[in-house]
Amino acid sequence: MWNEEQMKCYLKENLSEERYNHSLGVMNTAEKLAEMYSADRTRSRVAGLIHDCAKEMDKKEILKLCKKNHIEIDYVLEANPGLLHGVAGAIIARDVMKVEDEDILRAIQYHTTGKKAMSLLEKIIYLADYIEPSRDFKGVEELRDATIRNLDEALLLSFDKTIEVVIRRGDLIYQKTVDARNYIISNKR
Ligand code: DGI
Ligand code: FE
Ligand code: FE
Repeated sequence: MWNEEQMKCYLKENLSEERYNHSLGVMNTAEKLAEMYSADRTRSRVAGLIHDCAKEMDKKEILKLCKKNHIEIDYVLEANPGLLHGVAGAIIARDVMKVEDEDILRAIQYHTTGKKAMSLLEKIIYLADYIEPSRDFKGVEELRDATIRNLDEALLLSFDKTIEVVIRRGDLIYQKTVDARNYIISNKR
């Protein structure tokens, strides 16, 4: 696996300065959450750092890369290839950066949509992406507080928020986003 410096070098070349700084924010926030919830610090840092490595790839290139890797593309993804930047990111992490750890790869893969039955690392990366210090949207403080209290509670709030935004934009809701939300509600005590 590439070391942190090599990864940073790739990101500097392939992302805007703002997106690069966001990536560092997610790396640091993910590490803090890992300490708080006894997850693996190194895995959390790595996944946080490179989660958006494909974010600024051309949409056609993202679709091409995913199809080449036999990812099933349904009509929602076909209409919103941006939703696949996590999937494409995981492919780049594996094939270019030589990341072999499946939990890191899955955390990158699902960081935009979530999914049902997320692992601790998947939850940490999803939430770190939402609350890293440069994020500034209505309700972000509430989400930061929730993250400190309970990861699932915070996840549910974020899925609700994401779905609300998608609805307000008149966009298609992706099934995995719905699955992620339903899973948490169904499995509450
Ligand atoms: O890459 P980031 O900007 O750091 O954040 P992200 O990977 O969480 O991507 C956020 C985008 O993903 C945001 O514009 C909403 C979009 N998204 C998430 N779930 C869905 C969705 N878009 C649609 N159309 N449908 C979804 O279900
Ligand atoms: Fe992203
Ligand atoms: Fe991100």
